[in-house]
Amino acid sequence: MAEDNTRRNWTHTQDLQARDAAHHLHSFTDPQVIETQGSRIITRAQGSTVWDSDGNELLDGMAGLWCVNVGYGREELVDAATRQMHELPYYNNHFQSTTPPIIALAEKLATLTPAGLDRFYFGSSGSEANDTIVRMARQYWRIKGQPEKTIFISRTLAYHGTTVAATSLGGMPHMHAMDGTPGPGYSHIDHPHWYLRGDGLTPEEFGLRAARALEERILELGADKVAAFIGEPIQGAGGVIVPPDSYWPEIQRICRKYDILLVADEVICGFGRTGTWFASEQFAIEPDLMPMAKGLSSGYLPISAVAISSRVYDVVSKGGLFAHGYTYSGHPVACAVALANIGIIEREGLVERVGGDIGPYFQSALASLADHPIVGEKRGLGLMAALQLVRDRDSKTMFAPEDNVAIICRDACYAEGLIARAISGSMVLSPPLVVTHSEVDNMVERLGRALDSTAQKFGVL
Ligand code: PXG
Repeated sequence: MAEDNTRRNWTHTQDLQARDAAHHLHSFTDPQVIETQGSRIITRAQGSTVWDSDGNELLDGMAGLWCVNVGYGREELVDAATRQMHELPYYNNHFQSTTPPIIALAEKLATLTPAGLDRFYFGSSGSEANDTIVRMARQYWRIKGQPEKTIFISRTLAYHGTTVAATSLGGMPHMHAMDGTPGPGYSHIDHPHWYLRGDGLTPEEFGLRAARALEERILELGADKVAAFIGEPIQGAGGVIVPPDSYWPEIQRICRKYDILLVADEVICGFGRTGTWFASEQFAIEPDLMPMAKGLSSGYLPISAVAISSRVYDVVSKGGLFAHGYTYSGHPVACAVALANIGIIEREGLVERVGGDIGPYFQSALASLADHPIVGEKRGLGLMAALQLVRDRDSKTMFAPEDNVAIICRDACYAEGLIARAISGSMVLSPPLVVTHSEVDNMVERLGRALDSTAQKFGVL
């Protein structure tokens, strides 16, 4: 396939790398790495495969950034965008206006989201959705006559985006270190990772203990000060942390008992990734607010939505002007593409495919690596999973942070033709929902070889 890359004259790697290093500041990248090693340049993609500027073919084990659910190269989405661009490339939803694609998308979403969530606020990113939620939740309590209920409780290693509010909601120390977030109004409890923090408890016992940390925190802060609890059903960027079954029902009970809004961040989990439309269904979460993005448009255009329960809407709608809005809220082209994307997911039965076929296949294929000498745990659900890397399986001895073991393994994956994500000491995969059985086999083989070479580097194999 390398010859196809000659179609465009911008694919001379060194030239591109030099220009990229000269003028582009990358996300979540050390600029010195770009200046000394150059960037990886992805030029085109089809299905679950991407190509780089050297013509290397790579299986995209991360669906871009956990988002290209329907896979690359969908002409239908190109057509939906083109049609909408011709008809109405832009109009806004401010000052009493709307457009047909917004109406159609909101109506469609109402048929898919869990019961009681049937109104939507649109933005362009998951971060914007979470910022919207912080403002909306505080306004909800203000209108209800409890303006001091402002604090958001979230979790360590949570990821909710990178605006100031979303970074504050998140529980990533290296992100907080950059700008002194979180300021007042945010509080974090420990994340529910049984393998690393179980302390000899059963998963069920540990799940209850981890959830009860929320109750303790609410009592410390005072329930009259707490606006909401926010959590990803499965923590994604924190390393695919799947909570024990006992966790979410207890969180739900505590939120109801103390009259705290419950926010389920479905930005990664939503749109089929875990085998249902939303992971809230599998974990029996009944959210008051539910942000979504990524799989909503499969990443073809930027769009996010906050699903709003009638509990919240009925109050917020009586509070006068809703003084919030992004220029691109409900962008008509993004809405048209999201609608077409949902059409593909439905028509091809992709959610059912993840739940009943490729998800279980993927998890059991990865489980074949669970007894590798440097793998301590395989965790995951549907098409998201992680392998915990350990120096010693029996004593659960971790690699030191400065070993950079996951980065070494990730680079080895790349050399094998697989894009995987290195998160702390874990290797993470989250492929497109259309990934085939043989592509899953190839991913697991490539990851297995990368684990072998990583283990050899550390003298474990
Ligand atoms: N919530 C969750 C659960 C996310 O995973 C966001 C909100 C923010 O979405 P936007 O569209 O503003 O990026 C995310 C984003 C990673 C990584 O390191 C994950 C995300 C973004 C960037 C990097 O795996 N998730």
